[in-house]
Formats: sequence, C-alpha cells, structure tokens
Amino acid sequence: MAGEPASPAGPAAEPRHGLRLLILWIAASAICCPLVYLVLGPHVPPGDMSSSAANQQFDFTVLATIATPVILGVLIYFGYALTFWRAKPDDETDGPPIHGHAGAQLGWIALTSAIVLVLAVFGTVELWTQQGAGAGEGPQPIWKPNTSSILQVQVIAQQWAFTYRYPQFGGFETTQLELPVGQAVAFNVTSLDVIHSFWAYQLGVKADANPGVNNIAYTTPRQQGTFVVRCSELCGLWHGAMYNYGKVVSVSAFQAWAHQSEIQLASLTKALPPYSLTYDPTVVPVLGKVLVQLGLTGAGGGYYNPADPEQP
Ligand SMILES: [Cu+2]
Repeated sequence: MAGEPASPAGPAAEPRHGLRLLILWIAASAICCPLVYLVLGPHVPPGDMSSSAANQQFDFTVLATIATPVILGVLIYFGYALTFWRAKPDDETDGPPIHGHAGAQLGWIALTSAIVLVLAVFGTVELWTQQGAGAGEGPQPIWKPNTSSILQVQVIAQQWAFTYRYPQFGGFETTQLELPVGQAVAFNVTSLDVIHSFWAYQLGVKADANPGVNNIAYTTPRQQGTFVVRCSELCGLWHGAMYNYGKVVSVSAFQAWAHQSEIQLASLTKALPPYSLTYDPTVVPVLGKVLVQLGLTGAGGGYYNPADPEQP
C-alpha cells in the first residue's frame, strides 16, 4: 500500500487475489444470471407470437444466461487487474514470472468441452421437439407437428414480392398472408426465379426459397396480430422493397376470409397453373400474358412489380 513501510514478510502480505476474484465473480453471476433470464428474457427477439418464435426466444435466453458468467468473468478480471495490478509511475521492474498450472489447464479444457457438448445436445433437442424450430427442413421434413390438422400455405417468392396459395381452399393465390391463431401451419416455400428467403420475423420462421424446390417450415401462431415478412436473401435490384405484412386472426375470421377469397378469386385461380409444390419458371412470362389478355392482373393475385409504373 502506498505510504506504508515495506513489510518484511514480503509476498506473504499480498491479499488473496484469486479468492477475491472468485467471490466477486460468483456474487455478480448470482445477481446477473436471474436478471438476464427473468427480466431480459421476455424482451428477447423475435418475441413469442408463435411456437417457433417462443422457442427461439427461450433458446436465446438460455444462451445469454450461460454467456453471462463468461462475460462477467472477463470484465471483472479486467477491472480488477486495472485497479490492483496497475504499474506505479516510474516502476520499470518486471512482473512476477508466470508458470504453467496443470490443474487450471485441464479444468479449462474440461469445462469448455462440457459446455459445448451440453449445448450441442440442447440445440438438437430444441430442433427436434419444435419441428425444425421454424426453419426450412427441405422437401421431406424429418420433424413434423404431431397433428393431422395442418394448414398448408404455399409461399411463392418472385422478383420482388411474395404471393401465397392456399391449396385447402381451392388453391387461390393472393398477396395477403393470413393465418388462424392456434393452428399448425406448414409453409411450402418455393421461388419462380432466383433464390429468395421467406422470413416471417415475429413468427420466428425463416426458409430459403429456391426455384424448383419445396422447402417446408412449420409453426403454430399463438397470438393474433401483425407480423413482418421480409426477403432475407439478396435477390436483385428491388430486394430491399420485398416485404409486406401478414396477419394472425381468429379461426372464424380466417375461415371467413379464406372462403371469401376463394370465391372472389375463382376466375383468376382458373387461369393459374394447377397447384403444385414447385413451378416451372419458364411458364411465368407466358402466364403473365394470359392474365393480361384475360384482364385479371388487377384481381388481387397479380404479380406486383414495383419497378413497373403502369402497375397499381
Ligand atoms: Cu427476394
């Protein structure tokens, strides 16, 4: 200590830095871990609007809670070293020599390995029990919801919009995405041109949209409300404008909307290619001409092109 006479006991007078650090670290972790899990957790994106979103929020919260003691350990050591091991002005002497410590090295390897392996098991279980956790599982999903009642929604990405077909309601196609609350949904995601990515942010759903591929993602909406749909794969000039909003509504409101859309869009649906899991992109320009000839492009299911000033 400054001003004190040098102790004849020498190093024996050093405080027990390791013990101090350990106590500081345990106390800070005991305070901060519950705060991260209980207070921050409910605000972690993407929220809990659907089963997959809630699942992701839980996973992120668990990871943040596990990371908290690691971050605290680094910051506390950093702060402690700056405070107590700072070189005094004009002190040009060397610090004490550092020796290897087999126990610390083995402990470090064992602990970090255990954390990684436990998290690998945790991640696999979370994917499995949550039917792919809202991610695209490809054309033959290995994890499916435990129910035969699944609403099929086809997501058709194209430069630069998403359209949706509802095969259980006559296969009508629309630019509006509506889903019933509490109902398992299978998104069948495909593309008509380049690679896009269907990202329904608040639903915690993200699946690549590849031409000629049916990429399936599952979720179950839990709350009514609006969610954002964005393209999450750079897909050309108007990629940034490739977004809109979807809605989760009551089951009765969804049924009414779907039946009404089926009837209203019936003439357009007849001109569309029959519902299929993928579409031949070379047919699309021909289809566009047919729709124009039939005067059907303004019927709500047309291919909106933001680059074309002629379109509404
Ligand atoms: Cu896109």
